[in-house]
Amino acid sequence: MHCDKWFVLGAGSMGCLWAASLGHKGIIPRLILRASSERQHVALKLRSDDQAQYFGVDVVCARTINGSIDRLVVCTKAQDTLAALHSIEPYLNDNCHILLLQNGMGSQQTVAQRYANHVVWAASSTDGAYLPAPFEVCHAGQGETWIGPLTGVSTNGFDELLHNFRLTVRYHPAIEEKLWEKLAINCCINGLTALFNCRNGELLDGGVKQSRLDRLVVETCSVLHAAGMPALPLHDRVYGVCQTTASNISSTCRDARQGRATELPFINGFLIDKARSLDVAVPHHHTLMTQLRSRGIR
Ligand code: KPL
Repeated sequence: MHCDKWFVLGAGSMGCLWAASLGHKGIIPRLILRASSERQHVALKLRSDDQAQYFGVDVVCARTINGSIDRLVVCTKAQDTLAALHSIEPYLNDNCHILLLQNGMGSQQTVAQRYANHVVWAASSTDGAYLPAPFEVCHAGQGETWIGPLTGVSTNGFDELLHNFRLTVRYHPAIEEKLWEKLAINCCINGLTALFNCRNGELLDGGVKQSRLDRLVVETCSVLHAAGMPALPLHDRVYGVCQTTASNISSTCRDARQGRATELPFINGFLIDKARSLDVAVPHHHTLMTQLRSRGIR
């Protein structure tokens, strides 16, 4: 049955994964696309473990939303989030809970400030998904998603996600710590994979790539420490992610291959800004960003 109150903004891999997973639970959301589509209804295909399931969802765009939004899962790229939210702002209920699933940091805090009269949540996810075709999502790696409020909250608007949901979702009262953890991992892996145009596992080459990875890890740890974040065994975590996602193309490398704007300004860009404000030197991050820019990767 369609559930009037739930909407998913963005039909990329995460948007389709979340829409299909909500559908699997019987909460069939409406999927908000950037542009109007000739179709008003799509059969969303979810592939995982050699199985395929279909979920019928209504698709709308900002102009054709008919109703008001109580629960919104935002799956746009970090750089598109504010504009996408702005386009649907008139439909947000006063008590709307907004869950942000962007990579990196910065965009979530901007949204939380701009939408201070709503309840803004952030999520940090390690689920792996890609979109082999429009509205067809492959859930390649079962991860976990931590969610928590960025602004004060008295009720958990996303309680339903914590149980009997095909994605593993957990509540974290200090979600910024989780965002920092993922940011730190992405700061070491994503830009380098885009620079070398390689899979995550290829960074552990025992040579040039790996030594650059190691230097990024050391610098990232210094920023985490200066920012007062809990100590993290970042070296082990980064190596672990490179091993478990060895055959993955990182989201940044994928964007770079397709000539799209990447989320790097919200990943290494955020870290570099933070380092500057904390007076921490991060020369290897600067070099990485300069080299990426010189290749037209932004
Ligand atoms: O989060 C990722 C990404 O691609 O953005 C990693 C952890 C690097 C997995 O590919």
